[in-house]
Amino acid sequence: MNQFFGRKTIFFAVFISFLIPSCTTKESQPESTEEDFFSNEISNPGTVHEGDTVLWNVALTDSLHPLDSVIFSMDGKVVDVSDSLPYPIRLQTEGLTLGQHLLSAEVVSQGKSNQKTTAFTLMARSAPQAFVAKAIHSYPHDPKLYTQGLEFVGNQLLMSGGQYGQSSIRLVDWKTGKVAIERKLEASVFGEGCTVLDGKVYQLSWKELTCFIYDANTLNPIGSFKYPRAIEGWGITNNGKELIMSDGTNKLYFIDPKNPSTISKVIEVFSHEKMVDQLNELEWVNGSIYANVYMTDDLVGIDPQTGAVKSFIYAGGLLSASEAENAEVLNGIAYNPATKTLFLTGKYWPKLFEVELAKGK
Ligand SMILES: [Ca+2]
Repeated sequence: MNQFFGRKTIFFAVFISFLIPSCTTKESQPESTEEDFFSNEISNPGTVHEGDTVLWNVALTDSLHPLDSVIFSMDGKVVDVSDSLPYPIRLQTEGLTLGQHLLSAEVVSQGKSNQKTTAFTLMARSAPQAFVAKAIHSYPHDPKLYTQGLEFVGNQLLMSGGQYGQSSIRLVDWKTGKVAIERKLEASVFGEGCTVLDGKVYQLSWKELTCFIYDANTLNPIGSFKYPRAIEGWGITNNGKELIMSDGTNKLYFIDPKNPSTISKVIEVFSHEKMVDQLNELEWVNGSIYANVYMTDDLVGIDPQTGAVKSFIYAGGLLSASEAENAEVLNGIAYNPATKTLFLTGKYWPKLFEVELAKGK
Protein backbone atom coordinates (compact mmCIF):
# COMPACT_ATOMS: atom_id res chain seq x y z
CA MET A 1 0.00 0.00 0.00
CA ASN A 2 1.12 3.52 -0.73
CA GLN A 3 3.93 2.32 -2.90
CA PHE A 4 5.06 4.94 -5.31
CA PHE A 5 5.59 4.07 -8.91
CA GLY A 6 6.20 7.54 -10.26
CA ARG A 7 4.11 10.20 -11.90
CA LYS A 8 1.72 7.83 -13.55
CA THR A 9 0.92 5.71 -10.52
CA ILE A 10 -2.70 5.84 -9.50
CA PHE A 11 -3.20 5.61 -5.79
CA PHE A 12 -6.15 3.56 -4.70
CA ALA A 13 -6.84 5.95 -1.84
CA VAL A 14 -7.87 8.54 -4.38
CA PHE A 15 -10.09 5.97 -5.96
CA ILE A 16 -12.02 5.08 -2.87
CA SER A 17 -14.12 8.20 -3.08
CA PHE A 18 -14.54 7.62 -6.79
CA LEU A 19 -15.79 4.12 -6.28
CA ILE A 20 -18.73 4.90 -4.07
CA PRO A 21 -21.11 5.72 -6.90
CA SER A 22 -19.54 3.19 -9.24
CA CYS A 23 -22.60 0.99 -9.49
CA THR A 24 -24.72 3.85 -10.70
CA THR A 25 -22.18 5.14 -13.14
CA LYS A 26 -21.39 1.85 -14.87
CA GLU A 27 -24.73 1.79 -16.62
CA SER A 28 -24.18 5.28 -17.99
CA GLN A 29 -20.85 4.40 -19.60
CA PRO A 30 -20.97 5.31 -23.29
CA GLU A 31 -20.41 2.45 -25.67
CA SER A 32 -16.96 2.06 -27.08
CA THR A 33 -16.77 3.50 -30.57
CA GLU A 34 -14.34 0.71 -31.59
CA GLU A 35 -12.08 3.18 -33.34
CA ASP A 36 -8.95 1.47 -34.63
CA PHE A 37 -6.37 4.18 -34.25
CA PHE A 38 -5.65 3.54 -30.57
CA SER A 39 -5.53 0.66 -28.12
CA ASN A 40 -6.73 0.54 -24.52
CA GLU A 41 -5.27 -2.56 -22.88
CA ILE A 42 -4.39 -3.99 -19.50
CA SER A 43 -1.69 -6.51 -18.70
CA ASN A 44 -4.00 -8.93 -16.90
CA PRO A 45 -7.52 -8.85 -18.34
CA GLY A 46 -9.98 -11.09 -16.54
CA THR A 47 -9.33 -11.91 -12.92
CA VAL A 48 -7.02 -9.83 -10.75
CA HIS A 49 -6.40 -10.42 -7.05
CA GLU A 50 -6.23 -7.82 -4.29
CA GLY A 51 -2.76 -6.34 -4.12
CA ASP A 52 -1.93 -7.10 -7.78
CA THR A 53 -0.79 -4.23 -9.94
CA VAL A 54 -2.66 -3.73 -13.21
CA LEU A 55 -0.57 -2.30 -16.02
CA TRP A 56 -2.90 -0.12 -18.06
CA ASN A 57 -1.66 1.30 -21.32
CA VAL A 58 -3.23 3.43 -24.00
CA ALA A 59 -1.28 3.77 -27.24
CA LEU A 60 -1.78 5.11 -30.75
CA THR A 61 -1.80 2.47 -33.46
CA ASP A 62 -2.32 4.82 -36.40
CA SER A 63 -0.24 7.95 -36.79
CA LEU A 64 -2.80 9.46 -39.16
CA HIS A 65 -4.81 10.53 -36.14
CA PRO A 66 -2.99 13.35 -34.35
CA LEU A 67 -3.60 13.36 -30.64
CA ASP A 68 -5.34 16.23 -28.88
CA SER A 69 -5.75 14.69 -25.42
CA VAL A 70 -6.58 11.53 -23.50
CA ILE A 71 -8.83 11.25 -20.47
CA PHE A 72 -8.44 8.14 -18.29
CA SER A 73 -11.48 7.10 -16.27
CA MET A 74 -12.10 4.32 -13.83
CA ASP A 75 -15.71 3.33 -13.22
CA GLY A 76 -16.84 6.57 -14.81
CA LYS A 77 -14.60 8.87 -12.76
CA VAL A 78 -11.65 10.71 -14.30
CA VAL A 79 -8.36 9.61 -12.75
CA ASP A 80 -5.77 11.14 -15.09
CA VAL A 81 -5.30 13.09 -18.32
CA SER A 82 -2.46 13.17 -20.82
CA ASP A 83 -1.55 14.94 -24.06
CA SER A 84 0.82 12.23 -25.22
CA LEU A 85 0.68 8.51 -25.94
CA PRO A 86 1.66 5.82 -25.11
CA TYR A 87 0.77 6.49 -21.49
CA PRO A 88 1.24 3.47 -19.23
CA ILE A 89 -0.31 3.55 -15.76
CA ARG A 90 0.53 1.20 -12.90
CA LEU A 91 -2.78 0.78 -11.16
CA GLN A 92 -2.68 -0.35 -7.54
CA THR A 93 -5.60 -2.58 -6.56
CA GLU A 94 -4.93 -2.59 -2.81
CA GLY A 95 -8.05 -1.34 -1.02
CA LEU A 96 -10.30 -1.26 -4.08
CA THR A 97 -13.70 -2.83 -3.65
CA LEU A 98 -13.94 -6.26 -5.25
CA GLY A 99 -15.81 -6.87 -8.48
CA GLN A 100 -15.63 -5.47 -11.97
CA HIS A 101 -13.82 -2.21 -12.64
CA LEU A 102 -14.09 -0.43 -15.97
CA LEU A 103 -11.08 1.38 -17.38
CA SER A 104 -11.99 3.84 -20.11
CA ALA A 105 -9.80 5.94 -22.35
CA GLU A 106 -11.37 8.87 -24.13
CA VAL A 107 -9.03 9.88 -26.91
CA VAL A 108 -9.67 13.23 -28.59
CA SER A 109 -8.23 13.52 -32.07
CA GLN A 110 -8.88 16.43 -34.42
CA GLY A 111 -11.61 17.61 -32.10
CA LYS A 112 -13.45 14.29 -32.21
CA SER A 113 -13.90 12.18 -29.09
CA ASN A 114 -13.42 8.41 -29.23
CA GLN A 115 -13.74 6.03 -26.32
CA LYS A 116 -12.64 2.50 -25.56
CA THR A 117 -13.29 0.59 -22.34
CA THR A 118 -11.59 -2.46 -20.90
CA ALA A 119 -12.29 -4.19 -17.59
CA PHE A 120 -10.97 -6.47 -14.91
CA THR A 121 -12.64 -8.33 -12.05
CA LEU A 122 -10.95 -7.96 -8.69
CA MET A 123 -11.16 -10.94 -6.32
CA ALA A 124 -9.89 -11.62 -2.81
CA ARG A 125 -6.16 -11.86 -2.26
CA SER A 126 -6.10 -15.40 -0.87
CA ALA A 127 -8.23 -18.39 0.14
CA PRO A 128 -10.43 -17.83 3.21
CA GLN A 129 -9.59 -19.41 6.55
CA ALA A 130 -11.75 -22.51 6.97
CA PHE A 131 -13.72 -23.32 10.11
CA VAL A 132 -16.36 -25.78 11.23
CA ALA A 133 -19.17 -24.64 13.55
CA LYS A 134 -19.58 -27.09 16.44
CA ALA A 135 -22.52 -26.93 18.81
CA ILE A 136 -21.60 -26.36 22.46
CA HIS A 137 -25.16 -25.75 23.69
CA SER A 138 -28.64 -25.80 22.25
CA TYR A 139 -31.75 -23.93 23.31
CA PRO A 140 -35.44 -24.16 22.34
CA HIS A 141 -36.47 -22.31 19.19
CA ASP A 142 -40.00 -21.87 17.83
CA PRO A 143 -40.32 -24.51 15.08
CA LYS A 144 -43.20 -22.51 13.60
CA LEU A 145 -40.99 -19.47 13.01
CA TYR A 146 -39.75 -19.08 9.45
CA THR A 147 -36.63 -17.42 10.85
CA GLN A 148 -35.42 -14.47 8.81
CA GLY A 149 -33.46 -12.37 11.29
CA LEU A 150 -31.61 -13.00 14.54
CA GLU A 151 -29.74 -10.53 16.76
CA PHE A 152 -29.00 -10.13 20.45
CA VAL A 153 -30.46 -7.13 22.24
CA GLY A 154 -29.02 -7.30 25.73
CA ASN A 155 -30.35 -10.47 27.31
CA GLN A 156 -32.95 -11.04 24.64
CA LEU A 157 -32.90 -12.25 21.08
CA LEU A 158 -34.61 -10.21 18.42
CA MET A 159 -36.16 -12.49 15.80
CA SER A 160 -38.11 -11.84 12.68
CA GLY A 161 -40.29 -14.33 10.86
CA GLY A 162 -41.34 -14.54 7.22
CA GLN A 163 -44.13 -15.94 5.03
CA TYR A 164 -47.21 -13.98 3.99
CA GLY A 165 -49.79 -14.09 6.77
CA GLN A 166 -47.29 -15.39 9.33
CA SER A 167 -44.63 -12.70 9.48
CA SER A 168 -43.65 -11.21 12.80
CA ILE A 169 -41.05 -9.40 14.85
CA ARG A 170 -40.42 -10.60 18.38
CA LEU A 171 -38.17 -10.35 21.42
CA VAL A 172 -37.40 -13.72 22.95
CA ASP A 173 -35.67 -14.99 26.09
CA TRP A 174 -32.82 -16.77 24.36
CA LYS A 175 -32.34 -19.45 26.99
CA THR A 176 -35.97 -20.56 27.23
CA GLY A 177 -37.30 -19.49 23.82
CA LYS A 178 -40.17 -17.74 25.61
CA VAL A 179 -41.61 -14.86 23.60
CA ALA A 180 -41.60 -11.59 25.59
CA ILE A 181 -43.12 -9.30 22.93
CA GLU A 182 -44.43 -10.05 19.47
CA ARG A 183 -45.83 -7.86 16.67
CA LYS A 184 -47.52 -9.46 13.70
CA LEU A 185 -47.01 -7.95 10.28
CA GLU A 186 -49.82 -7.30 7.83
CA ALA A 187 -50.68 -10.35 5.75
CA SER A 188 -49.48 -8.56 2.62
CA VAL A 189 -45.92 -8.27 4.01
CA PHE A 190 -43.25 -10.99 3.94
CA GLY A 191 -40.87 -10.29 6.82
CA GLU A 192 -37.13 -10.56 6.31
CA GLY A 193 -34.02 -9.66 8.33
CA CYS A 194 -33.87 -7.46 11.42
CA THR A 195 -31.28 -5.44 13.31
CA VAL A 196 -31.08 -2.92 16.16
CA LEU A 197 -29.35 0.45 15.87
CA ASP A 198 -29.60 3.37 18.32
CA GLY A 199 -32.62 1.97 20.12
CA LYS A 200 -34.55 1.22 16.97
CA VAL A 201 -35.37 -2.10 15.32
CA TYR A 202 -35.16 -2.17 11.53
CA GLN A 203 -37.00 -5.02 9.83
CA LEU A 204 -36.85 -5.67 6.10
CA SER A 205 -39.60 -6.98 3.90
CA TRP A 206 -38.94 -9.27 0.96
CA LYS A 207 -40.60 -7.70 -2.10
CA GLU A 208 -42.50 -4.86 -0.48
CA LEU A 209 -39.46 -2.50 -0.76
CA THR A 210 -40.10 -1.29 2.78
CA CYS A 211 -38.02 -1.30 5.95
CA PHE A 212 -40.16 -1.12 9.08
CA ILE A 213 -38.90 0.67 12.21
CA TYR A 214 -39.90 -0.16 15.80
CA ASP A 215 -38.93 0.97 19.27
CA ALA A 216 -36.36 -1.60 20.44
CA ASN A 217 -37.82 -1.86 23.94
CA THR A 218 -41.50 -2.15 23.10
CA LEU A 219 -41.51 -3.14 19.39
CA ASN A 220 -44.08 -0.39 18.90
CA PRO A 221 -44.01 0.73 15.25
CA ILE A 222 -42.41 4.15 14.85
CA GLY A 223 -41.93 4.50 11.12
CA SER A 224 -40.68 3.00 7.88
CA PHE A 225 -38.72 3.88 4.78
CA LYS A 226 -38.70 2.70 1.20
CA TYR A 227 -35.53 1.07 -0.12
CA PRO A 228 -33.41 3.52 -2.10
CA ARG A 229 -33.30 1.02 -4.95
CA ALA A 230 -35.83 -1.55 -6.19
CA ILE A 231 -34.07 -4.55 -4.66
CA GLU A 232 -35.36 -7.46 -2.63
CA GLY A 233 -34.87 -7.35 1.12
CA TRP A 234 -33.08 -10.39 2.55
CA GLY A 235 -30.74 -9.89 5.52
CA ILE A 236 -29.72 -6.85 7.54
CA THR A 237 -27.15 -5.93 10.18
CA ASN A 238 -25.30 -2.73 11.11
CA ASN A 239 -21.80 -1.48 11.87
CA GLY A 240 -22.91 0.90 14.63
CA LYS A 241 -23.51 3.70 12.12
CA GLU A 242 -24.94 2.28 8.93
CA LEU A 243 -27.48 -0.38 8.12
CA ILE A 244 -26.03 -3.11 5.91
CA MET A 245 -28.49 -5.16 3.84
CA SER A 246 -28.37 -8.09 1.46
CA ASP A 247 -30.69 -8.78 -1.47
CA GLY A 248 -29.85 -12.36 -2.41
CA THR A 249 -27.04 -11.37 -4.77
CA ASN A 250 -23.35 -10.97 -3.91
CA LYS A 251 -23.93 -7.30 -3.09
CA LEU A 252 -24.18 -5.68 0.34
CA TYR A 253 -25.72 -2.21 0.57
CA PHE A 254 -24.76 0.34 3.24
CA ILE A 255 -27.49 2.79 4.21
CA ASP A 256 -27.29 5.68 6.68
CA PRO A 257 -30.56 5.47 8.66
CA LYS A 258 -30.54 9.27 8.92
CA ASN A 259 -30.66 9.46 5.13
CA PRO A 260 -32.24 6.20 3.96
CA SER A 261 -33.15 7.55 0.54
CA THR A 262 -29.62 6.89 -0.74
CA ILE A 263 -27.21 4.00 -0.65
CA SER A 264 -23.92 5.21 0.79
CA LYS A 265 -21.81 2.27 -0.35
CA VAL A 266 -22.10 -1.03 -2.17
CA ILE A 267 -19.60 -3.86 -1.84
CA GLU A 268 -19.54 -7.05 -3.87
CA VAL A 269 -18.53 -10.27 -2.18
CA PHE A 270 -15.87 -12.47 -3.77
CA SER A 271 -13.56 -15.18 -2.55
CA HIS A 272 -10.14 -15.56 -4.19
CA GLU A 273 -11.73 -17.60 -6.97
CA LYS A 274 -15.41 -16.78 -7.34
CA MET A 275 -18.31 -14.51 -6.69
CA VAL A 276 -20.26 -15.49 -3.55
CA ASP A 277 -23.95 -14.72 -3.96
CA GLN A 278 -27.22 -15.75 -2.28
CA LEU A 279 -26.05 -13.86 0.80
CA ASN A 280 -28.88 -13.97 3.29
CA GLU A 281 -28.98 -13.37 7.05
CA LEU A 282 -26.18 -11.10 8.27
CA GLU A 283 -24.34 -10.38 11.50
CA TRP A 284 -21.70 -7.84 12.42
CA VAL A 285 -19.01 -9.69 14.40
CA ASN A 286 -15.98 -7.75 15.64
CA GLY A 287 -15.51 -5.71 12.49
CA SER A 288 -16.50 -8.41 10.00
CA ILE A 289 -19.81 -9.14 8.34
CA TYR A 290 -20.92 -12.74 8.66
CA ALA A 291 -23.48 -13.99 6.15
CA ASN A 292 -25.14 -17.33 5.67
CA VAL A 293 -25.39 -18.47 2.08
CA TYR A 294 -28.98 -19.34 1.17
CA MET A 295 -29.74 -23.02 0.54
CA THR A 296 -26.41 -24.13 2.03
CA ASP A 297 -24.91 -24.85 5.45
CA ASP A 298 -22.17 -22.32 4.75
CA LEU A 299 -21.32 -19.03 6.37
CA VAL A 300 -18.80 -16.53 5.09
CA GLY A 301 -16.93 -13.84 7.01
CA ILE A 302 -16.60 -10.73 4.86
CA ASP A 303 -14.27 -7.72 4.95
CA PRO A 304 -16.72 -4.78 5.12
CA GLN A 305 -14.31 -2.47 3.31
CA THR A 306 -13.63 -4.54 0.22
CA GLY A 307 -16.10 -7.45 0.12
CA ALA A 308 -13.34 -10.09 0.39
CA VAL A 309 -14.32 -13.41 1.95
CA LYS A 310 -11.83 -13.82 4.81
CA SER A 311 -13.34 -16.87 6.48
CA PHE A 312 -15.51 -19.79 5.46
CA ILE A 313 -17.53 -21.64 8.09
CA TYR A 314 -19.22 -24.98 7.51
CA ALA A 315 -22.24 -25.29 9.79
CA GLY A 316 -23.85 -28.50 8.57
CA GLY A 317 -25.06 -31.32 10.77
CA LEU A 318 -26.30 -29.23 13.70
CA LEU A 319 -29.79 -30.73 13.60
CA SER A 320 -30.35 -34.43 14.19
CA ALA A 321 -32.21 -36.34 11.49
CA SER A 322 -35.49 -36.14 13.40
CA GLU A 323 -35.03 -32.44 14.17
CA ALA A 324 -34.33 -31.77 10.51
CA GLU A 325 -37.52 -33.49 9.33
CA ASN A 326 -39.69 -30.39 9.30
CA ALA A 327 -36.89 -27.84 9.24
CA GLU A 328 -35.81 -25.79 6.26
CA VAL A 329 -32.48 -24.15 5.59
CA LEU A 330 -30.08 -22.57 8.04
CA ASN A 331 -30.89 -18.86 8.34
CA GLY A 332 -29.95 -16.85 11.40
CA ILE A 333 -26.65 -15.73 12.87
CA ALA A 334 -26.40 -13.79 16.13
CA TYR A 335 -23.26 -12.86 18.03
CA ASN A 336 -23.62 -12.58 21.79
CA PRO A 337 -21.04 -10.09 23.08
CA ALA A 338 -21.58 -11.35 26.64
CA THR A 339 -20.56 -14.93 25.86
CA LYS A 340 -18.43 -13.99 22.83
CA THR A 341 -20.04 -16.84 20.93
CA LEU A 342 -22.09 -17.25 17.78
CA PHE A 343 -25.64 -18.54 17.80
CA LEU A 344 -27.19 -20.18 14.75
CA THR A 345 -30.66 -21.31 13.81
CA GLY A 346 -32.81 -21.70 10.72
CA LYS A 347 -36.24 -21.59 9.15
CA TYR A 348 -38.61 -23.79 11.15
CA TRP A 349 -35.70 -25.08 13.25
CA PRO A 350 -36.68 -26.47 16.67
CA LYS A 351 -33.35 -25.40 18.19
CA LEU A 352 -31.01 -22.48 18.53
CA PHE A 353 -27.37 -23.56 18.66
CA GLU A 354 -24.52 -21.84 20.45
CA VAL A 355 -21.43 -22.79 18.48
CA GLU A 356 -17.68 -22.58 18.63
CA LEU A 357 -15.54 -22.37 15.54
CA ALA A 358 -12.93 -25.08 15.08
CA LYS A 359 -10.27 -24.75 12.43
CA GLY A 360 -10.66 -27.13 9.52
CA LYS A 361 -12.78 -27.81 6.49
CA1 LIG B 1 -28.14 -11.52 12.51
